[in-house]
Amino acid sequence: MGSPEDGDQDRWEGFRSGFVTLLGRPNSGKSTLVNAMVGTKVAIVSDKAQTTRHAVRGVLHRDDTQVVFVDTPGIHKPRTALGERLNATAADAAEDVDVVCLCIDAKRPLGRGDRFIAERLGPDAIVVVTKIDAAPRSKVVAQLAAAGELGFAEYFPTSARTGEGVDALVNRLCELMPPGPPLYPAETVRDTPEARWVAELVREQLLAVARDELPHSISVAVTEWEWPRIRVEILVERTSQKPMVIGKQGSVLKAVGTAARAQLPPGVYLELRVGVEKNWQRRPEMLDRLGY
Ligand SMILES: Nc1nc2c(ncn2[C@@H]2O[C@H](COP(=O)(O)OP(=O)(O)OP(=O)(O)O)[C@@H](O)[C@H]2O)c(=O)[nH]1
Ligand SMILES: [Mg+2]
Repeated sequence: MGSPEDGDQDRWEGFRSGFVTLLGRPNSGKSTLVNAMVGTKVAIVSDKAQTTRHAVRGVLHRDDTQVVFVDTPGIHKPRTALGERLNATAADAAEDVDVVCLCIDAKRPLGRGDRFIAERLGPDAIVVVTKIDAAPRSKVVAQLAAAGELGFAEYFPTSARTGEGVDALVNRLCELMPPGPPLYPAETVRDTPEARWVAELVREQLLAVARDELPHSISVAVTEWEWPRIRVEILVERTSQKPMVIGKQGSVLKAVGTAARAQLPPGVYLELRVGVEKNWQRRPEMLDRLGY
């Protein structure tokens, strides 16, 4: 008679599971693509660079396969201690995973930033040319040709916006997963702790309205959680940035709170506070405290 472990192994006979990390320059569409592949919002998105600040896991469940996507901060030339940590977070997330996808924006010329990342990847990485809906066909073809010079084995043109090419990529990634049992329970689509998720939804709304240097200066954290009342602290780096986040008579803050709350269970009350933490991006001890 077999042990319970054997029984469990039988149960997952033929099942596949593994990790896929997405890397790329800031704003290359990694988070949007992960959301499209998982089929649910698991990561926040914005048109500003360096939106993602943590490795975010999103889980795709199929009858015979589970893929854990790891979304990462965009790799860039760092100008602050925060920037260095974001790059390190991305590099760490590419270690010991089954597949690495290098995301390249179809709209932007393939540049030094893309090559810098490509040079650090093994030959099995998959190149994903993103946002193909936003570029003319000729440009997409040229981008695929340019990406071909990087010397990887597989290339996938995709649009997370229209869905074009996304299934083909997902199907291939599923094939590449090694045999193994599910890594997450069937109901889990993301592993972001709830407090951080609330903070991220608030930060996403702030990024949508912030301009210039402000997006980089914003950090958001939940400081009190007494369901359904959640206190959220928004930090900026200079006193002069406070009014931009608050708006005339609190109009910006109010709109941000409303839009974030709409994505949370009914009845939640968000209490938004704005504080100043001078140059937090450049202070390692503050980065530790803020969880970067
Ligand atoms: N037209 C079009 N725009 C896209 C597509 N995917 C992403 N975008 C836009 O590109 C911008 C950046 O998308 P993100 O998914 O936040 O990019 P990212 O690579 O995660 O960026 P970081 O987290 O900053 O590294 C956003 O404005 C998206 O709406 C796409 O398939 N088509
Ligand atoms: Mg992102």
